[in-house]
Amino acid sequence: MKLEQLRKSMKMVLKETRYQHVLGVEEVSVDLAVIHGCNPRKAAIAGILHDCAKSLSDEELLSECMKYSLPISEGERKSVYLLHAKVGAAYAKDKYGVEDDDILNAITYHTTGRQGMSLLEKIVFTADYIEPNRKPLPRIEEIRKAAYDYLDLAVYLILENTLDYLKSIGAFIDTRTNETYAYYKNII
Ligand code: DGI
Ligand code: FE
Ligand code: FE
Repeated sequence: MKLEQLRKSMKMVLKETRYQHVLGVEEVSVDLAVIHGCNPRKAAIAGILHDCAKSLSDEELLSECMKYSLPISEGERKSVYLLHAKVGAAYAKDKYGVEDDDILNAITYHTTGRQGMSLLEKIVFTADYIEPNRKPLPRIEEIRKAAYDYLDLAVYLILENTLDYLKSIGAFIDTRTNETYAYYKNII
């Protein structure tokens, strides 16, 4: 599968602003892959495809979960947009020909993270947060710096920010997000 073809597909299915975000995540994922010794081509594919199901409505996400027999957690039932991650992985395999499990997992866990993420999973999780087209977020410079010299710390800081934000708006927090936070808090 050609990277240019995957980019073209994303340009067709996503809004322009989301497409620009995807290009940013691809670029940062490749940078982080080179720095941390991960396969840059896998990082590019995961970066390009991570939000490939982002344009689906809640109804569409739920029906795609039925179609692909994907389990839905309590957190995903309450915040259906979370499903764009696992539906995205199903699409990556089904529509875009991705067979590599590490790439598919990086897409599945890009929103909540998970305990013991692979290097590629941590790279996509982090690149999604720090890519330059995102609007400024708290402590972003500290997180960018950590991404390059201590990736687990970047993952932890992102989760801390995300949980602070979700608590401030009273959102339901998925078990997985809490578990990921506890795991990375413990290892840094
Ligand atoms: O798709 P993106 O916007 O690029 O980024 P993303 O897939 O990381 O989704 C980000 C949103 O997901 C962000 O607003 C935080 C939210 N999120 C992460 N974990 C949880 C969550 N939202 C809820 N309700 N519960 C969670 O556990
Ligand atoms: Fe996403
Ligand atoms: Fe994203």
